[in-house]
Amino acid sequence: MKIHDLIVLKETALHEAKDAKNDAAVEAVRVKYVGRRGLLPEIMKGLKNMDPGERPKAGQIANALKTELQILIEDRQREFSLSEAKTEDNSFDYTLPGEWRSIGSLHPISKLIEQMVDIFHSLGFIVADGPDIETPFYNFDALNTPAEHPSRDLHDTFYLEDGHLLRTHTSPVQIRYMENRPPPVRIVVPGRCFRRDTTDATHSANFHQVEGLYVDREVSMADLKGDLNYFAQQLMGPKVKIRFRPHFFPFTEPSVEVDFSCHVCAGKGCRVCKNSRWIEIAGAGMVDPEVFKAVGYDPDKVTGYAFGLGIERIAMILYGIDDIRQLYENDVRFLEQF
Ligand code: FA5
Repeated sequence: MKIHDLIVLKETALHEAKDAKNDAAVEAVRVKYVGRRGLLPEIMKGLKNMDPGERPKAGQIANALKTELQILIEDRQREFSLSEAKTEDNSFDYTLPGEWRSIGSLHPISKLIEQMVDIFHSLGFIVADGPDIETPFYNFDALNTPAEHPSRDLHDTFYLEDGHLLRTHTSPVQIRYMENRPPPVRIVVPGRCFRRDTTDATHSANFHQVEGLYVDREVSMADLKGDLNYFAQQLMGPKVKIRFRPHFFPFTEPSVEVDFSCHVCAGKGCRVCKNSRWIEIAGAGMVDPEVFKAVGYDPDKVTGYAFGLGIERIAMILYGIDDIRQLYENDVRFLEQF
């Protein structure tokens, strides 16, 4: 090989490297010229056969070509990898449908609490609350519940080791509210309750109630019935009926259990109403004078009604749920229907 051939080779190699249109073409130039079996290693090997006068110059040109070509090839490779990254970015297609991320929603019990509170709000009630962990005094004693009452039994109440208990109803908030404020009182108290009840289609060990308490001069059983009837019709429509059955609660006298006509079967009989066409929704009654005395109210001056509505039971008839357990399983297929 002559010096002139080397110069031509140099020009050609650099030209091919500059001209390569993609990464694969650059790689082909690299293999052709500087690869292990490429032209330049071959030329280096053949230098010893050259005319000794030309050999140093030829070696110099071959070495310079190798360095220059390697730098150019690396530059081109970097150029292509950058433009590939750019192409990937640009390949995002804004017209494709996006990835669906479902949005959370309120649990049906929370939704129902909001609806119930709104209805009582329209009757002039405000919201009050109290602790889930209670003392026997607020949960039982101040509510005129005698020491030997069966609801205090270990079988019915979750007691904590320190003598506190998980409240079995929202009624202790009646006491907490009245002992700190003078009458009149008109409150609703949504909250959790805990009982050692065996779970079945209509019972849970942890359920929710909305307590109601209305204390003023001359509040009567007619007010209780009228307000609960108004509440039921606002929530479920004008066809729903309510009925009172005589009952006993230590903290009300007289006491009643309140049933709503079954919304699920519309009076035909079903699993939810246990074929009775009615479903028990609440306990209620006129506040017992002993309760007024416990909070320092004068029972000769004020009267009042109270009720405790079972929220899950209302959810069941309102939404046609035939098993209370569905409300706690957090199955998204169930929850997304609300
Ligand atoms: C009470 O808890 C009384 N504190 C209600 C009351 C308040 C009466 C104020 C008088 C004055 P009772 O145990 O009946 O009452 O419960 C009231 C409602 O809570 C029931 O009608 C029912 O709808 C609901 N309930 C009771 N136990 C459960 C349970 N284990 N699972 C789901 N709901 C329940």
